[in-house]
Amino acid sequence: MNILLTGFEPFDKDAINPSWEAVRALDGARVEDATVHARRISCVFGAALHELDAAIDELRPQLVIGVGQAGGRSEITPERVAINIDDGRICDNAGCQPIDEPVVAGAPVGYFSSLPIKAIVRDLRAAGIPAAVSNSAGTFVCNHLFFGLMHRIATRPVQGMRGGFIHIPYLPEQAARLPGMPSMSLDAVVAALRIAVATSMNLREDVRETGGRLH
Ligand code: PCA
Repeated sequence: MNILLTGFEPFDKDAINPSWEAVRALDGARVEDATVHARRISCVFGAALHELDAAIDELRPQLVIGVGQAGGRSEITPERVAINIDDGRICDNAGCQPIDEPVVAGAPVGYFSSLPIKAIVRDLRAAGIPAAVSNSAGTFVCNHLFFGLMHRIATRPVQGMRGGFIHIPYLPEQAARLPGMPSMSLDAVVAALRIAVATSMNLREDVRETGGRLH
């Protein structure tokens, strides 16, 4: 059995992206009788989805977790929902900045993650790692990849494949250049992703626990 973890290349003039640093540390790892494969995805609208599709076709994974940097967040945040919109606040790495365009024309407004997001948050907190459900993956390339993944599962599934997306904080070395920003060590993020994979492999049904917010 294969598990696909994707991380992104650096973007917005940064030299590193913690999502790639974390997933590549797990490349080749065995978790719950499956092998983890890490792939680096371009931070480019459109190209990101072609790269994801190619990796899914190659690996036929049981589980796909996209991982991306959410600078300014202090917790590991499994995303609840992908929305069918591209609205770039900044340009992607190819210089494109779509505004209010669908990720996939004619596709549904949104898709829910098929990961047990509440159980992942519970298990991360139990392991001493700050975590929370996020109700928005934004409208940049991470949401774009997440939506493309869930649309692929809805329309051209690999048998038994589930998927979702997790945003992670800056690394301490990034926050050191951005005083006041929260960060999380690479070791903690790697441990968190390992837990997220194991929980996802072990649980098909999520637990009933609040992960909501007032606003
Ligand atoms: N974070 C960006 C894109 C790539 C990444 O790691 C985002 O949240 O959309």
